[in-house]
Amino acid sequence: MNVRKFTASTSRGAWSLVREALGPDAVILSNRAVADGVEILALAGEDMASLAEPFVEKTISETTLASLSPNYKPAQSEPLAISAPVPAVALPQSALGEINAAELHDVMKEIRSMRGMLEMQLAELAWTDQHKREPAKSSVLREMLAAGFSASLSRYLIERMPAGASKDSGMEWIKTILTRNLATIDNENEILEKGGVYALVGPTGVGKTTTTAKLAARCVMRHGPGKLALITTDGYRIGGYEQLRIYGKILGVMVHSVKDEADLRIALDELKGKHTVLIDTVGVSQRDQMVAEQIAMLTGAGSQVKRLLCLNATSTGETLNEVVRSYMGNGLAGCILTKLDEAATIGSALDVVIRQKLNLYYVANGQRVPEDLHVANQQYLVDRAFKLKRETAPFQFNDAEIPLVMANTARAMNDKSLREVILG
Ligand SMILES: Nc1nc2c(ncn2[C@@H]2O[C@H](COP(=O)(O)OP(=O)(O)OP(=O)(O)O)[C@@H](O)[C@H]2O)c(=O)[nH]1
Ligand SMILES: [Mg+2]
Repeated sequence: MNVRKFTASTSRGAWSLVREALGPDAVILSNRAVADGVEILALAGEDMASLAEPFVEKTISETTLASLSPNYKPAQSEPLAISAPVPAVALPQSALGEINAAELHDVMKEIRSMRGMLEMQLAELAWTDQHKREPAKSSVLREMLAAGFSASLSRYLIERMPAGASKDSGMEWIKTILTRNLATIDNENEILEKGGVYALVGPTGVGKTTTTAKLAARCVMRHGPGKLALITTDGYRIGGYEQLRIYGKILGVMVHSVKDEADLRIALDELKGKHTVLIDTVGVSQRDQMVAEQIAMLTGAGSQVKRLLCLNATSTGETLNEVVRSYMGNGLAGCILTKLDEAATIGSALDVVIRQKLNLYYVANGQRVPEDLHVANQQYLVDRAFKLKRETAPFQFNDAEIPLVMANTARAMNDKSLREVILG
């Protein structure tokens, strides 16, 4: 049996490589995301046929398929939840006696790959069938994937979408659920009237300094420059302090530069009388251990520093998830989505905000200070997620590929964050 590996930057690309090399009868053994794209393990159709006798033919019969998944029914009803594990296949005792440990390891490896293949193919069958039975659901699913929502959240919602809904009513239902689950501040009094100490944190270049300046301008417009103070922890980079100082000068607000926790503590103590203090922090990659040090510095500085995480809407969902996990610490006050104007799709950013239950304060959609900052509006964002024009055909899935994508969501469906999505 000759299992071959194909890697490409997209599922579609990898799938084309498989077809080119092994023909249309190729059997997909596994399909997973890897660092540089998607990796597919596949087997030529004739290899599969030779494997089928005498071993598989007896093992993978209709009855076995039925026993593997209580929902399996050939070409009909509800085969969506392919969650039952495939039982290990027992080798005949006589064969066991003759093979050594290395061979056993190889055999087990092949059995595992067959098991993966079975699970995948059952799920693929289920989704192909689903497409035929409920084309409206399939269309809504495709819209969600094209908007950038994760396959697992899309699948979770599609499985719960009212049966018999048309594409339009299905889309309305999905939008309502997404809107309901997107937490935002009611209005900006949350920050402008209440005041307090806010630190803008996040990876490098996401727009922390620019957003700090935009927020500072709003504070000054409402309360005048005397009620606001600006602090930067970006004192040691060339131009770091300067960037905020220039904005401070325009607004008539003093900018303090701090190096460490002790400095920050002193500065916050001095600025106790201010209505609002905004802290612009130095950008730290989510993969850098400095993130933990920065969180410790901000939380250890005495006054109640609320952290607002800047999330770049152009980043992938995986990256944003990683950023949130890394910056979460003992809890974020909320987040700000930046660079909305540069994002081709925003579904992945909304997906992360929903699943991580972040409170979305603002969205930034441009470089202009202070104009390009807006209080987040759930309905607008969800509508926009589906309206954005998508011309990147290589990144879209067609009907034949969707079962393949959905077949790969089995593990992600156990994610706790999905079960917490409010449906009604
Ligand atoms: N298109 C667009 N550009 C933005 C937005 N916000 C910030 N920028 C630009 O992004 C670049 C980086 O912005 P900064 O505010 O310096 O980012 P930062 O997070 O402070 O960067 P570091 O301090 O280096 O980590 C600048 O060119 C900004 O003008 C936005 O919403 N849309
Ligand atoms: Mg900065």
